[in-house]
Amino acid sequence: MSFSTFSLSKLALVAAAFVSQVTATTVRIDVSTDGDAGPTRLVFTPNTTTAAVGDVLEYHYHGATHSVAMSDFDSPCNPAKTGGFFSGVFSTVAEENPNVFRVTVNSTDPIFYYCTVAGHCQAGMAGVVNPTSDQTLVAYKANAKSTTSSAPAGVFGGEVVAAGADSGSSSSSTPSSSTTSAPSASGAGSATTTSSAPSATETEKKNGAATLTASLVTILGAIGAAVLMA
Ligand SMILES: [Cu+2]
Repeated sequence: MSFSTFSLSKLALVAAAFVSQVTATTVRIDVSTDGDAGPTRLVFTPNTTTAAVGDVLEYHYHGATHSVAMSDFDSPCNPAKTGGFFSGVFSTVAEENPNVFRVTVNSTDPIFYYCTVAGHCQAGMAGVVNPTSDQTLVAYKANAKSTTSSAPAGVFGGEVVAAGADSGSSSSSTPSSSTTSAPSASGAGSATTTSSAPSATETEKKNGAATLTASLVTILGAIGAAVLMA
């Protein structure tokens, strides 16, 4: 392998790492609507999706009372035994709740989740992120039918924020994943949220700039190392 080929392949790896860092995405999951048929349906849409480490699951609530809690594959409709998350129960009278629940993905293992409201999980209100051939939503739902639901004691493992608000304002989120792109707010400004929506734009810019600078420093360092090793 020639000198230039080696260096270029190194640089390509660095560039790929850089791109994956700045393109952490927000995965929107609608709770209780399937889009076509409108709200008040016992579904998550999409109920099957993939996500990378650092991506953010963002649950948008419609119609009546629903929640989302993480579960283990082999214990449907009950909270995960270790880790996990719970949004608390959202009551939504408008078309869409002004608040969303955000969870930062920290593993590519399957993440099963369900609605804790009585009867909903048994009726199929469940979903999965990064399913495998062994752990499928079909199997989860089949096992769910004969269970009794339970819920965690309180909100944890994510943050309730106004839709469209800057992330990273809560101590429960991972700092390195705070540059996710947020959709524009449809009804931000609920008084019950702890996030600071009005000043989000300025904070977002600062966070973005800081992350970009850190990434550039990382790249320059890696280029230096690649040149030294070549
Ligand atoms: Cu529900």
